[in-house]
Amino acid sequence: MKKVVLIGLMTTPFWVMAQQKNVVTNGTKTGATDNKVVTTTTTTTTNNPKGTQPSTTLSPSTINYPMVKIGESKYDLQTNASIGRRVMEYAGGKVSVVWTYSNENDPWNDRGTGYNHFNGTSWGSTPSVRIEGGTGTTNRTGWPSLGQIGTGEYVFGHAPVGGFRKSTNGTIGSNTWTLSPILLGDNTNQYPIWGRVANNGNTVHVVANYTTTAGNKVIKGVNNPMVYSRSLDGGTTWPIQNITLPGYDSTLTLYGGGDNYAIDVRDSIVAIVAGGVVDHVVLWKSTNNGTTFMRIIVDSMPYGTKDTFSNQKYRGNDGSMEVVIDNNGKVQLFWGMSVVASKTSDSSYSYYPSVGALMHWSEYTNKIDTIATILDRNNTDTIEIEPSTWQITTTNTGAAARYGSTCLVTMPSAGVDASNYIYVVYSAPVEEDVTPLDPFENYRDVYVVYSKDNGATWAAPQNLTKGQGFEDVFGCINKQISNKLHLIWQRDGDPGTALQNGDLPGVNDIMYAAIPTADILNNSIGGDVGLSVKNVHANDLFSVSQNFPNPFSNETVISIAMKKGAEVTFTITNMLGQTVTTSVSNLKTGINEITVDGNNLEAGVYFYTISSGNFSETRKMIVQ
Ligand SMILES: [Ca+2]
Ligand SMILES: [Ca+2]
Ligand SMILES: [Ca+2]
Ligand SMILES: [Ca+2]
Repeated sequence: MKKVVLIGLMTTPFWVMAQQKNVVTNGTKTGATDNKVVTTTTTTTTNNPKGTQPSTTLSPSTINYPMVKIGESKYDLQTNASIGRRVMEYAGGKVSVVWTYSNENDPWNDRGTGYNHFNGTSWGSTPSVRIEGGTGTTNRTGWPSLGQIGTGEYVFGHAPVGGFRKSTNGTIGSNTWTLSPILLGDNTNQYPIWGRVANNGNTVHVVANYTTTAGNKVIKGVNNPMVYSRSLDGGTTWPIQNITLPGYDSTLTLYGGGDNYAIDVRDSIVAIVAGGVVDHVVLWKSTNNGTTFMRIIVDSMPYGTKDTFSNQKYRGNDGSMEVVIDNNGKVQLFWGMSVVASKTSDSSYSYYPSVGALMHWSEYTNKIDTIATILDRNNTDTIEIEPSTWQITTTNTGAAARYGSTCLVTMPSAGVDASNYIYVVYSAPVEEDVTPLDPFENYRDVYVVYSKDNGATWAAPQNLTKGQGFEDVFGCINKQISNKLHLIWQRDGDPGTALQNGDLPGVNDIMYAAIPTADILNNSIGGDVGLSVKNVHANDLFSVSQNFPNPFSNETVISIAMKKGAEVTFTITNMLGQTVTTSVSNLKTGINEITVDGNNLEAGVYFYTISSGNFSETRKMIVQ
């Protein structure tokens, strides 16, 4: 098991603004275990993960699609990094979805696949059992991949002690499943796990991590490598089992990582992308159904095969990889950016979990670009995210919200429509939308960006879930898009997971929304969310500054620029929403200043609201 040293803030000329570098953490390379990842962390101070924002214009919020709950799970870790294929759209407006499901708390013995189906009119009821059947640990599975073969559907889930379980239903939408074990590996101690599956008819492709319950499985010098398997008969037999792809050896990487890969298949084209915090971004592409592959190193990372580097920083990836093959047979890649500061030994490296940028590469240009970052929701020109959002810990219950070894903008899921427009959804924390109790964590939402020119340029992020006060994460969409994004995601009230962050156990909702591509393409959904900045851009009466200094103990000053004189109400509320003080003033045209005396305020987080006429703006301030 590798140790990870986390660093709170980084300095690079291109990607992140300079701040402090601190924090020492022990952890694992991938964060990837089937159950709990035990890590510890010390506290950090501040962060500022602003990257290159393509467009910072926040547009008004309009949502014309319902968000519905279609399932639930008490097992709240849907992936360690990459999102798999969990949504299928079929003819007649039918949709099927899968997720990792459990109705029990730790140790989640009944874990398996949750499945629901939209028959063109309505969803089935929220399932209360896994599709694999059995009781307790019998048929215990997880990490499902969904697809269609012939008239029916398949689900591959991994079994914690040995390979995969294939479930088939024979008819799309049927909830009667036949279970068979496949790809069991060498023995019960060495087997593939964390699979990703895609098929072209009866040709089924699987990538997975070949792992062991003790020690490492080593192939070509790679510990616990990514492996590839192929079936030509719909997954019954596997002439190719658990092989490594061309050039995947110790000259490329020393360790494989669970969930650090993605796969897409279109006709006879197969594309597999792999990453990892100290690894290259590598693409394997086949044009003959996986018989032979070409390897492309998309983004290099020297730390992958070298020890004892230090005082070097490299742009890397956070292991959350995505690939989609577009209508021209070209590969489009996405991943969450990471920055690695050093690798001091084979078992220790440092990286910056507070980085937040979605990266893109395509075969058209062979260039890597930032296509989305965290939105500067309150127009301060900086990104304000609470440190607990990117820390990881199990020693401080609930006081962390990082997912595995990912960074703040992460877990892309991409699809393509008939016009060859590319859509990618991803998870990012929301400024000012924080948990009510210290240590504060930012809640996440699922966003979308799109490209109408094969990935050359990208529109501004739009917030699809708009769940203020909710953690909206693990978004997944259909790869082939007709006229809607069929989005599923997980929602609960606590950022982070019970699995990795020591959050309190409880029910997580599996949510669904059918989002018209027309709404996305005309940008009507918008980046805006929630109460506090909702009217910022509609407000042509006044603008409000962030208070300065902030945090403060004695006095702080807020500037209000008035377009014309008006009566203004000034209110301070606490984290519980209770009004602390309120006053009414007649402000004149131009700059007005309000001074707040902090001596009578207890230390903590407050919100101040300026209201006049139909307009209201709220910002956060901190009293020390
Ligand atoms: Ca900001
Ligand atoms: Ca938490
Ligand atoms: Ca949310
Ligand atoms: Ca949670």
